[in-house]
Amino acid sequence: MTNSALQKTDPEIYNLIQSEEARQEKDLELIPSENVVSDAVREAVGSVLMNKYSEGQPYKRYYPGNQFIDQIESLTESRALQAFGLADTEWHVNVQPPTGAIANFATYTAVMNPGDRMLGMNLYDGGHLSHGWKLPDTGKPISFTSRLYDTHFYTVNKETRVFDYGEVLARAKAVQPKILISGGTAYPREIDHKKMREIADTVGALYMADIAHEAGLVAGGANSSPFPYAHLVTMTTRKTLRGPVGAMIFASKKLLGDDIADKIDFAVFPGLQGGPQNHSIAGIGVALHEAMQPEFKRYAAQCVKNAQALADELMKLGFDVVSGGTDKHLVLVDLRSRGWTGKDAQNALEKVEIIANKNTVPLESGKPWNPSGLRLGSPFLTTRGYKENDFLEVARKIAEILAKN
Ligand code: DSN
Repeated sequence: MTNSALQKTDPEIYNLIQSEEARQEKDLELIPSENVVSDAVREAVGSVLMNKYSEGQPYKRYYPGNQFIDQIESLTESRALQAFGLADTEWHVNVQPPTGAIANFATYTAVMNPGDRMLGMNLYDGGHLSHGWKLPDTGKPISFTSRLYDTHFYTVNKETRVFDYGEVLARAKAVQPKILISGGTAYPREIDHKKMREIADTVGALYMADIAHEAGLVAGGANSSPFPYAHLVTMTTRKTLRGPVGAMIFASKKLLGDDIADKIDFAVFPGLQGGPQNHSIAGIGVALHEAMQPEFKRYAAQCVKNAQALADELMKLGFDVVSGGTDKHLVLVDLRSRGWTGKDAQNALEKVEIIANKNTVPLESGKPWNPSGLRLGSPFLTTRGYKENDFLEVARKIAEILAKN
């Protein structure tokens, strides 16, 4: 880091940033939602763009002086559409939400009324908090989504620990949701978006795919795209897409009508937020430009190959890998047969500088703070240049630390 202004003004923060940079260089970072952004992305995010307020949409702002911000946001929007093969189509995109949870909540408010029913993935089976999670024992809502809407969940098949679309359909018929959601943080298998749309159509619901985790794999062609099927697609811009913190909402005008564009934009601003983070939007634009280069296709494919090598080796070494492998960048391990809890395993690994997070697993018997699983991922180390053989080594190291208790 060469930012001597920071060093001079605030050596305390400067030194802590230096320490974190050194930690990221040294540790084996296996959290699947983390990645290493390029210097170009960092330069955009650290730029003067953060000095400007720009409530509104490109070329329709409440404040003057936005001529360059307008061009940056509009370029980022075009790149977002292009990166997912949607240029010159009927898809609308909003690149302003600062996080995935806010993008999801804005999307719900654009297409639903309070009290409407939602159906999403069970959190313990890989789903996400922002899909309306409620505590299973008490039904206590734990986010505004679950307070505002009537939220329900579908679960994986107990034997295979993957989604059985017949079971999802049965659940959808029972719940009759206004919106059916796929996507999550710890589901290692690809979603069949065609089947999900068919289920949504059968019960008259909208289908929303939250591809926060696999967005980069979709852009890089390593996972299948939800866009031919979904009414709505949301994603974060970090994780496999390798951009800065931020999120995007895509809506199909063909399926939802032209006014969906205004509904989504209005839900984001003024519905949920004020001035957009222009510096992040520029960083997202840079990351999308990078994601359209041939190298990114190789990166996305390598992420999957690396995660598969890790999963295969862990299984050989006796670990219970949920669903028997992965199609993506993440691997979920149920540690119960090994005699470890997720929390103890996370702590033991951190002591030897392997960073992987404790996670709930299907048929969870623990608690979110001390669940039964461990989640591992390949995006960060793949960016650092790791290949399959390196991931075999990582698996062996993990097995050494987490010897059977
Ligand atoms: N925190 C992100 C993850 O780790 O998957 C999702 O919110």
